[in-house]
Amino acid sequence: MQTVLVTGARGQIGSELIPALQERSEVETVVATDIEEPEAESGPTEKIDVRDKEAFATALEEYDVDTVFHLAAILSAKGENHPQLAFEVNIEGFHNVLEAGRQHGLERLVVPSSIAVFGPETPTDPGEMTTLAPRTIYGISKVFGEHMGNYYNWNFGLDVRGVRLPGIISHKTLPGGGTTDYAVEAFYDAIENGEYDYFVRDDTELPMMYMADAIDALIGIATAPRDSLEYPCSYNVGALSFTPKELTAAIQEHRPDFEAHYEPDERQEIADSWPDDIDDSAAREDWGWEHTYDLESMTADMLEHLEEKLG
Ligand code: NAD
Ligand code: AKB
Repeated sequence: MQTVLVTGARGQIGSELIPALQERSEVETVVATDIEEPEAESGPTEKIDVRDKEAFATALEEYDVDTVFHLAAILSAKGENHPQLAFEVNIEGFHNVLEAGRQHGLERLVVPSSIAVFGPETPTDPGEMTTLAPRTIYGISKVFGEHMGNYYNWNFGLDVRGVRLPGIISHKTLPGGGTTDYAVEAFYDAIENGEYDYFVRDDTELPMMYMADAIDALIGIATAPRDSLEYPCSYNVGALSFTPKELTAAIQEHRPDFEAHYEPDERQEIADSWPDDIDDSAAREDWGWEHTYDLESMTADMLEHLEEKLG
């Protein structure tokens, strides 16, 4: 991991993964790329649409990239509003990344999967090898990504890896159109307006994770010894699960006047199709995954940073 290229650099995760990669001693260069001009504080930037295979392949050659973190995607809620776009970016775009990576002789390709691979038929507390029957184009694209990652490894020796991330909560960059966005928006609205209208019911429990843990998970899977990985593209990584009612109570510990309202919309159906919790024991045993933040410590850290940011 000397020369790393990140797609989707401007997004919620990319904007925090890039500085974390730049701090690592083995990393010399991080090339930040996105469909919009990236704003990397240091290091090269390129405006690249992953649907343009030639442009992506040229960047791999130009910088002699050895590792790609492929983060460019259309998330679940936006994907249901724009299914053709989600197909082009998440499925065709990822195929471009795989093919260009294979032709370039890329050493490693890290691509996050998601709890969106699960569906209503998935058993409770699922492990890695379970029923994957997603109802969203986003979830379907993530199942495709996991299988294609394994296929490129078996057939072409490309080292593809990934973890199934839950909903990510962070204070630097707003999320980009997912179903779990309410768990970030509630913090912003608690500070800016003193109230928040959740777009899901108060008892909707979903797996979630604080950004610092998500960065650890992505770097953890990227640097794990390959022969320790039984499910290279599909590891569940859990941290916490909570309902909007529990999140509201956690915020009220710091801001007692915070009020929550519940107006479920079409995203409720997506949330209901995902499990409340996941079994991540394989990641903990195989490559030492562990999380740091629980609901209380995450809430305190989020509010502290957002109070500073929003005034
Ligand atoms: P995001 O929506 O915040 O960012 C995605 C980025 O991709 C944006 O900067 C966007 O401009 C860029 N992009 C969109 N179309 C593009 C294209 N055609 N070419 C190049 N760039 C394009 O997403 P994120 O939350 O940072 O997610 C990163 C990855 O992590 C995705 O694969 C996502 O599925 C996965 N993931 C995220 C979460 C989460 O809660 N954030 C949870 C599970 C998995
Ligand atoms: C979304 O809600 O789409 C994402 C995810 C869980 O993949 N946050």
